[in-house]
Amino acid sequence: MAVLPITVLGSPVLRQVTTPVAEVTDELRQLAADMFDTMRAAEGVGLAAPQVGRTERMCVVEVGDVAAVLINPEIIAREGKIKWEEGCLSIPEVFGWVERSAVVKVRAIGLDGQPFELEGRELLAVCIQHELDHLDGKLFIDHLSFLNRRKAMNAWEDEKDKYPGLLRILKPGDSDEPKGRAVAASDAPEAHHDAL
Ligand code: K1U
Ligand code: ZN
Repeated sequence: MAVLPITVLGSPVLRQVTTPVAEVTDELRQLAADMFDTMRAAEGVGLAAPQVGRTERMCVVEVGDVAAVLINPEIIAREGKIKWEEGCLSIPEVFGWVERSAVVKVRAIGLDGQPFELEGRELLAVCIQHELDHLDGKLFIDHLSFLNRRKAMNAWEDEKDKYPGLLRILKPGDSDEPKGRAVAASDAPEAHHDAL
């Protein structure tokens, strides 16, 4: 088991477009296992390679009983709209409402090197879109209105000094702490969705 340091906002790798994976190797399988360990230690539901300082086009998601490694993923179908108050393991304690597709179908390569398709709705759909954004160097704050982005950045100003070297080192017991928030950069009162 390896829990890796998580890169935080300001780290250049979070703004890089990732490189498609040419071959699924044992090294990549180990990276995927470490990413699951890291995501679970941080109590997240997804994690993308740039969040652990890597540039491979790969992410992991785990929502309910669906756990998947997505290599070279692409969204092949979308339906409906949903608003979700998102956070990001790379921007701790900052939140904001983002509108995304309510249902997505993604095609990806698995750790066995074979293509597969996964359909996600609601939280899984939001998570898939959030992770695929990471693979293009995009963060949820990029989807916020000017005002809400400014609120989010102000909240981050109060947080960022906790991460010297722009790294978030997870300590044993971190995942036992109750979740709180510094600010809700909200322009919507609660999550809701139309048209599935
Ligand atoms: O990539 C990341 O930073 C992980 C991030 C992905 C995400 C999924 C869905 C909405 C927003 C962001 C997280 O896992 S933060 C969300 C989180 O920890 C969580 C969300 C809902 C239920 C339980 C945990
Ligand atoms: Zn994120």
